[in-house]
Amino acid sequence: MTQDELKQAVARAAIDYVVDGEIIGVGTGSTANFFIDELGRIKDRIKGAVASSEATAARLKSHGIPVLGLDQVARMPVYIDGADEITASGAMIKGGGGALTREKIVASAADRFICIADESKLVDVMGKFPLPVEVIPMAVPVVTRQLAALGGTPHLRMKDGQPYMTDNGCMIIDVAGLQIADPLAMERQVNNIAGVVTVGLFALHGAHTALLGTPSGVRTLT
Ligand code: ABF
Repeated sequence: MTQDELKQAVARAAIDYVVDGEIIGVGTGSTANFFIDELGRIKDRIKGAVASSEATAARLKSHGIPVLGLDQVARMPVYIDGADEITASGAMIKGGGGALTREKIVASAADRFICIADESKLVDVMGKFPLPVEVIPMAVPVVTRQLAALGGTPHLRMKDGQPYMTDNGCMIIDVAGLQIADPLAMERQVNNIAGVVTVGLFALHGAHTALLGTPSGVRTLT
């Protein structure tokens, strides 16, 4: 099976977690895109969705799924999204797609986080994937120095020769070479650096369930 086929299989399996008659939180990325396409097939069963990025909102709308804001939705039963790395206990690195802050916000309004990924994302210790950190632009130099002091190698994310800009008008520093032995402590520590909007570690509030695509079927971790 190709990686896309594995992603498609978990996206299809995630439909079982959609609660009829409710609003669903939807993540960003290629696996989330497969999920949105599956959601389009059953759109009459849900009231609508809260999107974690402009790209996700556009894809949901292209399927005719109503997109609601957090001013219209107090709580959702479920948030479904991908990850860049996940541990067996549900801690994740997210933000490779640049939507980490809105992903964390929308996930915080949901009762359960269902992570969908191909099994290559499952790791014992996170950090091989560079840790994304969303930063207020004027704080980039000072935050970069503090991230380097943690032992990693920070790089400002670039796109088309310019600093990559998030949907929130901020920049992203990707920190390579970290061995994240204690994700909870690291999440707290990086979030406490002045100028950091969000660190792409989801450990304080991790995944409740992970659906992992494997060649022999979808494996469920709870
Ligand atoms: C989002 O999409 C991100 O938090 C993560 O960076 C990425 C995973 O991408 P993909 O599903 O394309 O592997 O969930």
